[in-house]
Amino acid sequence: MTTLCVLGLGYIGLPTACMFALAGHEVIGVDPSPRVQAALRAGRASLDEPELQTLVSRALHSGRLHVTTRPEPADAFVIAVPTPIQPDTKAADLSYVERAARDVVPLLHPGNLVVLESTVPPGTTRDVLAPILAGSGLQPGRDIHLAHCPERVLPGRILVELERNDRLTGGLTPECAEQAAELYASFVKGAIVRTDATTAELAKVMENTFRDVNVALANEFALIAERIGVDVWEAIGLANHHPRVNVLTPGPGVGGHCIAVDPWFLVNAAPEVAALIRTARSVNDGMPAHVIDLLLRLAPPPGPVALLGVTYKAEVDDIRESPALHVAELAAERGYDVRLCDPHVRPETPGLPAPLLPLARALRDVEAVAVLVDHRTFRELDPAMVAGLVRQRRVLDARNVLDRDAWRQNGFEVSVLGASALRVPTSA
Ligand code: SAJ
Repeated sequence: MTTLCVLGLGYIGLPTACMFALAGHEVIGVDPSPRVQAALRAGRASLDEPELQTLVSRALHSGRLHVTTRPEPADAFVIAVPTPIQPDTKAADLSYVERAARDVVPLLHPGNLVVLESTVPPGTTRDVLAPILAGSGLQPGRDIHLAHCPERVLPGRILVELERNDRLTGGLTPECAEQAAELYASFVKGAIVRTDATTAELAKVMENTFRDVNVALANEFALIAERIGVDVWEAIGLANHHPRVNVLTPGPGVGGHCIAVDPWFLVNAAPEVAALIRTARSVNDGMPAHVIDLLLRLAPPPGPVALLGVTYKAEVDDIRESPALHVAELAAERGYDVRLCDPHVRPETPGLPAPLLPLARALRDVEAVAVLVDHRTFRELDPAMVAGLVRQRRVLDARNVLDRDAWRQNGFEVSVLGASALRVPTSA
């Protein structure tokens, strides 16, 4: 049994702290946010994630998860704080990591282990974290252990993947990697692979970049298919019959705090060679504007439109970097009277560009409906019900989740991203 201090109780830190507590460790969970504190002190999970409430209740009832606002002395410190990018320069904002490290410095003792879980540009553990920790007078790699153990869990499946996924422990030295591996072995059932810190950092960022580039390829296929008048969804299904091909799913863009962010860490590390990665980012970032083009062709402004879905993907409550939100902002700029609807998002959420309404109110009297997120509620929408509320029967499906025939039978004009032939303007 070890005493652990987990800094940051967000999407990664909170479930990780619970897993450690349930594995028998004494866990001090640290988060300065009054909202997180209030929720956890009331026994509630501060995030919407399947099964997280049960896990939090069990961890709190075990008596081994203690929630506080400041770090306390421990055998091991796990840093799981955000690493956003600066909007203008796209450079990593490491201020949360640096602050967490500085908070740990006065608490360090010989033999302590410090683990960084946050996704960071390659080199951060060695070149940024280690020098800060060395300010304690204890040398990382000699007097204390330091490792990068990147989180790899998929929002929506966090609990399952925390336990089952393979983990990397990237140590400042092989002994640091070993110490971190021993700690994570207390709850991880997947393989734990030891490496050095910078290689682990690169591997993690490569994983998310791989996905970003592949989504960009799917999105580019969708744009090409529209131009040549082919249904990309059928073509992707056919291509994926090939045993070594797995084209991903086109959509309104890539969001979330990981895949839309991490590739920039590589672009910034080697701008002169990261051309493919940068292009993929711009293809994905261009998709919301393409959705607006499709909407303009379906129903010109200033009519009222219902945009269904605000989160960055289905069945999560996270709106960070959400392409749906970006579509909503562009629609408002174009002069549409925008109504939003998302059962996973609270109406009082700050930063929404239009009112968030219950489904029936969002649909009433609109001139077009656009499905931007494939939440189950929207996949299962009854076209007859929608037909009874809207003023004009027009629907844009940016995720290809609606039964086109059923909607057409109910009198809808249906536009589907990747399957709506674009008339390409000619210069002649
Ligand atoms: N998306 C598409 N088409 C696809 C797949 C995704 O448009 O075929 C879009 C989604 O709608 C969403 C975005 O991409 O807007 C990202 O969604 P996601 O489900 O691909 O990934 P995240 O951001 O929820 O989680 C990713 C995962 N990384 C990989 O799959 C390589 C997860 O395992 C990581 O732990 C997580 O990033 C992270 O925290 O780094």
